[in-house]
Amino acid sequence: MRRALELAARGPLTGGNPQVGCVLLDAGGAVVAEGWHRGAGTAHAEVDALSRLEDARGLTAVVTLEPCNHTGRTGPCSEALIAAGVARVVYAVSDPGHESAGGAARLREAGVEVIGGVLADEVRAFLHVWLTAVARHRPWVTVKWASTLDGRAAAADGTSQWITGTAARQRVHEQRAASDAILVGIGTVLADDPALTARGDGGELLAHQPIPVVVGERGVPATAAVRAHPAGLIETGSRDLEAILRELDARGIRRVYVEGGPTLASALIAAGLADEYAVYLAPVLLGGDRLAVGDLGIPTIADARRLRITSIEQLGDDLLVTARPIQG
Ligand code: AOF
Ligand code: ZN
Repeated sequence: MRRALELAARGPLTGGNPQVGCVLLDAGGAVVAEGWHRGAGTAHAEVDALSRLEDARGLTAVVTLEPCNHTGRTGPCSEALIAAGVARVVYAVSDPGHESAGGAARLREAGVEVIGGVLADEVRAFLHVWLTAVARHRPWVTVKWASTLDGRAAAADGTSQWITGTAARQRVHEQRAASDAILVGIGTVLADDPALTARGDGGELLAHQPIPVVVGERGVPATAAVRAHPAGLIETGSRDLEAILRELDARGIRRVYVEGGPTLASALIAAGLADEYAVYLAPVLLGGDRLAVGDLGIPTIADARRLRITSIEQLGDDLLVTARPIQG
């Protein structure tokens, strides 16, 4: 299973489908074939592993996710394993998908020995974002901001470039590239005209470009930089965040990176829709009232949103603090 998990990690982090790995073992426990999933529309891990062998009869398939039982973009892995004559299937985590689940039951019904839950905690942690998104029918939401040490995102005149240094800004581009969509408010588009592309050190476009999603009723001007985004553009026409996230889920968007501004950030936080915070802190003071996060409707300290810091990274002179809500 540990080998299957290593193989899973070769697949793409982004996109609608999970990272899944599979190894086929002979009766002596030796690995005879390996496979992994390379993203939506391509062979599932089990089928990829089976495709490397002429004869899989009597083998054990070890797979990080319960084999699917549905015909989506590809056929059901349960049936592929049965047809290949696999004798035993060992998996880590159940498939949370409503249509795809049921593979374990189908395999048992066909006489295949099935063992679930092997290395489940490790695989669940590895797939945490995808599993959470699929179970909730909405993407995982990371709210990012860059602020001064005193929590300000801009100076009194609205200028905000550049609070953090180049290493921190480079990390933001990596985080964009590890997301399916970038959410911004129309106010941020009008004020800053961001391109919202994921770029490398030399300004070159990175291989994966998340689609920008502009939240708000007002349209994006024809001349806005984001209109030239290589992944296209989604305009929401409303501020109904739950409806917007449901719509993104339906498009197979699992990871959303929220980049502004303070009104959108506070609306998501107040609605309990922020799953993670990526806070870039610069050793700079600005004072004043241009805060990184707007009003959260918290009247008293007892109602404060409590977070757990999951990591702290130093990037040049800046810090990246990652945190998650304590409940939920
Ligand atoms: C597996 N093995 O390697 C993966 C599985 O529409 P499709 O064909 O792309 O199927 C996507 C769903 O199949 C996905 O949401 C998840 O439930 C399952 N993924 N299952 O047996 C795999 N990637
Ligand atoms: Zn499958």
